[in-house]
Amino acid sequence: MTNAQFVVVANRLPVDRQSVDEQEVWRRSPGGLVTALEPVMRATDGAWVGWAGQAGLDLEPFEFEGTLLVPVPLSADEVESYYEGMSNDTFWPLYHDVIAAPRYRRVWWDAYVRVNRRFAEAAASVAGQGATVWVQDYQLQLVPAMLRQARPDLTIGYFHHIPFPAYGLYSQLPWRKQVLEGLLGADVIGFQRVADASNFARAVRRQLRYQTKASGITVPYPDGTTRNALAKAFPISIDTSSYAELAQRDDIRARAAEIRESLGNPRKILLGVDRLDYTKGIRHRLKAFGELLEDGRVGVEDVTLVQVASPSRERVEAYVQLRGEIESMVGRINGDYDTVGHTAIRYLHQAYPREEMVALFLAADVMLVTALRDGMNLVAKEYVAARTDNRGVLVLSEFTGASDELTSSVRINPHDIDGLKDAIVRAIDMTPGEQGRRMRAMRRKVLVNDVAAWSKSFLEALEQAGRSAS
Ligand code: GDG
Repeated sequence: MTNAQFVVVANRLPVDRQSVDEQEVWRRSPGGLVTALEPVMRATDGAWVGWAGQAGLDLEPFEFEGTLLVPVPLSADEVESYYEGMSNDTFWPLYHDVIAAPRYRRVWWDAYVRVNRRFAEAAASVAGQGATVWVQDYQLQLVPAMLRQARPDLTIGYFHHIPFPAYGLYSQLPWRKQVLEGLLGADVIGFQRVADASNFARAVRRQLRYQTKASGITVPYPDGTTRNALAKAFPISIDTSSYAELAQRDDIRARAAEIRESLGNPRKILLGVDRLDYTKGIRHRLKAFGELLEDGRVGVEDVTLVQVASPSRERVEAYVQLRGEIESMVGRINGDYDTVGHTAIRYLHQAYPREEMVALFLAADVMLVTALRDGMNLVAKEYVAARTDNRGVLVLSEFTGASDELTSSVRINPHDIDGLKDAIVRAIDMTPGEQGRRMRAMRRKVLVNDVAAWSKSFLEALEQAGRSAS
């Protein structure tokens, strides 16, 4: 059909369909992946294969800002079974250490296989001879092998944005062999952390009996010959300079001051920013903060917690339940401790423009990232990027990928509520000197390892793999 030399395959296209003056228009989505790949797409003859985000919408490929977008249609049934079911109610909880119980439903799996095949076919039809294809994330784990079978001439990369669990958990999956075989269709399989790559290699050894050595995996062909696949950590990052630029804009700084003012100018503002998801440890954070108020170690005149919980996966039952639990905790804590002039927790179940997020980062003295398990956690990096004043304290769960790099954060185990409480108090009381030392060290890391460096290092590894295979 076309001849693209570089193809991204992701669950979603990099655009959102919006209604403007009663006209349907496409707008670039704000996500990090889109920003990361924009320069690569621009420089090559690029195409992007993905779902347009609405069930039943069947569109022809179209050009958007120099990239060919190839929509993959999903029926309402498939959104329910492939996306909300198998992706978000099976893989998501299983890969996040079974924080919620994964549901293993055969009809969901059947839909997952069918939809992965549709994505693979769409990619195969737009990729030119010898092209590079980069598949993104856990919704599409079978695509690499399906694509390799259809198009052995392609160089195929895959990046896994979420954790890959320890073998003892992974082995619960009824389709554990098929998923490993699917991923091993890629020449390079990228993970967030070294631990994820080694969990994957162990699963491959135990389930498939393939040999692994350092990051290399020897994958046999049916005829007895072999090829090499690379499974390695490539920690993702953010567009650091764009956050730093926003943080220096006068209007955004003024907005940060206004936020402080409207909260009654507390001495310290604590901030949490998460999709409303059970992996993010929002309940643990609220529990720790509620107990600090109860113990009298902090008071509402002095300290306010702002919690942005952006709406997410609202049709999946576990998320409906979580929202109820969080909102009743917030209601209880505020009911017990608010005064007429001051609130304990300002809870915002809303999504905001990026400018407002940066103003919140600037207003916050302490950023709380208490995830129980998180592939990377970009919010932690965004907070650091925005603090061009070298102030503020990042409290960071050791169960995030980000904690491998941001070792100068105040690291916590969110399951240890007493430890979390002590860390919050320590962060509130930290001297400006210590804040500065820690923040500078973290900023250096995030400035060098930004999202452009991430995509460059992955694509270089992929190019090398492609060269040695041909
Ligand atoms: C997955 C993995 C991995 C959130 N609320 C608003 C908003 N956000 C933005 C944040 C950040 C992004 O969404 C969330 O990224 P995270 O990394 O924190 O978490 P996931 O959504 O779970 O992402 C994760 C990531 O993929 C990348 O590989 O790091 O581990 O789970 O950028 O700022 N942005 C705006 N308004 C909001 O209300 N504008």
